[in-house]
Amino acid sequence: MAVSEQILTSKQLATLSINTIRTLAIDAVEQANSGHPGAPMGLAPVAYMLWQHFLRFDPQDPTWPDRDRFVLSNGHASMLLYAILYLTRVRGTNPEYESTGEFAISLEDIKRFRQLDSKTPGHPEYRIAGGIETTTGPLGQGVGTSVGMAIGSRWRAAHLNRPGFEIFNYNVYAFCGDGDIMEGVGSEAASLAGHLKLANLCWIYDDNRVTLDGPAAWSLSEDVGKRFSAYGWTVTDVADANDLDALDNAYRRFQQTTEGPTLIRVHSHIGYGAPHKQDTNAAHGEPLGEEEARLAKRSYGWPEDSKFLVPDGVLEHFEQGIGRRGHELRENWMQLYAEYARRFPELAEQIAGMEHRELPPGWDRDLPQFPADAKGMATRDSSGKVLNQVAQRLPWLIGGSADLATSDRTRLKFEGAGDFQAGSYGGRNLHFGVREHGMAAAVNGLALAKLRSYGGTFFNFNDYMKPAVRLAALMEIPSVFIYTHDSIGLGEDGPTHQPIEQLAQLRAMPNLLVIRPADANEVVEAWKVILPLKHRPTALVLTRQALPTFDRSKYGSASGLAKGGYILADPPNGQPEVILMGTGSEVSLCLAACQQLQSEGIKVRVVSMPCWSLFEEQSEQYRNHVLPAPLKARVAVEAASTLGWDRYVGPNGKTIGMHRFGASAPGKDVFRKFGFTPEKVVEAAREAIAESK
Ligand SMILES: Cc1ncc(C[n+]2csc(CCOP(=O)(O)OP(=O)(O)O)c2C)c(N)n1
Ligand SMILES: [Mg+2]
Repeated sequence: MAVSEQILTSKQLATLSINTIRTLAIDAVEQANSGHPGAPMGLAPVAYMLWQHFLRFDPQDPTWPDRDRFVLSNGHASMLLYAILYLTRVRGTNPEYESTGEFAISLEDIKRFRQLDSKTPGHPEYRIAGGIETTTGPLGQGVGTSVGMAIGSRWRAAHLNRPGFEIFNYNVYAFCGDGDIMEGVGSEAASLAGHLKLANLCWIYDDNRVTLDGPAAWSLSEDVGKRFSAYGWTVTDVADANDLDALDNAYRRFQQTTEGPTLIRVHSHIGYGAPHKQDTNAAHGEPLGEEEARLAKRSYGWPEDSKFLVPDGVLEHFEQGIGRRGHELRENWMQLYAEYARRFPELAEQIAGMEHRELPPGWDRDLPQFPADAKGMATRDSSGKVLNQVAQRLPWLIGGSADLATSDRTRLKFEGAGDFQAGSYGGRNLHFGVREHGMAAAVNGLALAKLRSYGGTFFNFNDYMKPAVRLAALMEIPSVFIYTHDSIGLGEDGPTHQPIEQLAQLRAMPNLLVIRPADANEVVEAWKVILPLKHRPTALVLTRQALPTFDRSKYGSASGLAKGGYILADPPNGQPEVILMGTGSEVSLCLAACQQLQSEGIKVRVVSMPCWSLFEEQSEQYRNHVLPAPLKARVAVEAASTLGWDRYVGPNGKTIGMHRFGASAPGKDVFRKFGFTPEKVVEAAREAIAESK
């Protein structure tokens, strides 16, 4: 090692390091016989310059709260990130968000690229290795998420910094490709970031004029720079990705820019160095092949037969660069933070709480309890009340709506809640505008920035958010998606706005809690379940229309919601003959039907099933207690696609649901038209009893 240090200039060491990134990517893709070598080859110098000279990041502690965030939005270039994490010796993290001291990615891990249970999956995944700030691969998600991270930095600075104590001020860097630029979510995110003047946000656009199918020009011809300028971004061009001085200037310029976000457009060569594939989509999506790999290595001055070669001096070079620089930055920060914690112990406590996703003591004090009320209130309204109460005790609960805050009741109205805008970065009401996808991705970014974040819109517009909701579930982060106007019950807006298949769609998603409360007190219990979650996102599904508030002295306690499903009503004497079950607005229909059936001497159990997945997680004993196997006469009622209910109603059961799109009319009329009446439930119950005998 010392030998090469002596004989190589720093420029030569830089080139050696850059080519090490390139060849590791080539070899890993070759060995896996799958993956994308071209983008890492083109972007290696761009990543090298950022990490080695600019990124405020200490490889020894990838959980340092004020670290700069690096997002690889073109996640197919995953080997670029894995190579960097390996070469800079980034440490691992555990599920408690603590640094483990072990290396996040070893050379062995790189050799097992894309293999079962490796730490190097096809696309970078959050929680698998330290230094991976978010999961990317679906193009556009990374840049979308980066906006939430940048908002999080600004909010933390406004809320937590004190004169002389700039504890938070991190930047967010996102690499992106033509795909990210073309995806709609990328445009939503760029527009929002420009509006918010997030000068701490830098996207580095790999303008290589190639996508998967061929030349980018086949499908992209706008002037991207002008588009971003129009969004309020500063656009900097780097004419050649291999020009380290130009990259240096571009990053410097970003760091000095205070007006708004920066786009660094880097003209690069996909597959750089591979003579027959460079600048063509042939360097994409498949290995170079043995011969081309050799030729590429020859062009780098590499031993052609070498595999996974890390030349002497490279690890040390990174250690001398980002290793030392980053460590010093963190050490200085730690010193400042120690003093800050002495001076502002309450703020330090908040920071500790945020970092570990703990809730402040007493966060659930004074939550409302709603008295029985036949007229009741919409669950969107009870949710708005709970949210406003709890947000006062949980200072880092922030969020907003995609331009429907007056409808989805996500607005925080208490004194001091404020609006998050350029110039008022301490506000807690985010205005995402009519950008559902951008909102959902930003909510994820905020959750990754360790804020307790939520975003609201109409349930049917979940379709516009779904890719980001899915990533929240995959990443195991606790984003909260608040969906109101949850069924045909919303009424006059009609079938375009009336969700049918959303519940089934979301229930099919692993690790997502889908909660549809039946009354105001179930809403309170839902928030009590949601807020302590650390590793799963929630879809909270709420009504527009008023629902009766059940008399809990007569019925089962709403705290049963935490078990996903619970007995709400049972016959006063003897075993039930039939079970009526439902979620949300249809539970009160079940109760009404129950009353009628009881008056005819039929013994009825009513089960509220607000969250299927929580119910599935209960013991078999509990589930059998609620839904006893021998009791085969069952009716499920839900104003949505019936898909999935057969699992609870069984072969003799009946499901009253939606088999077509809804209709535009007052909610009550629509409900009646599609059979959501106590009479129909009674009828179905009688049939179920008859058929089960
Ligand atoms: C949402 C989404 N659609 C499609 C893909 C499949 N895909 C992976 S890479 C790629 C091409 C992207 O082109 P670009 O962003 O220019 O990356 P480059 O080829 O320059 O590395 C595509 C279409 C994807 N990963 N995500
Ligand atoms: Mg491209």
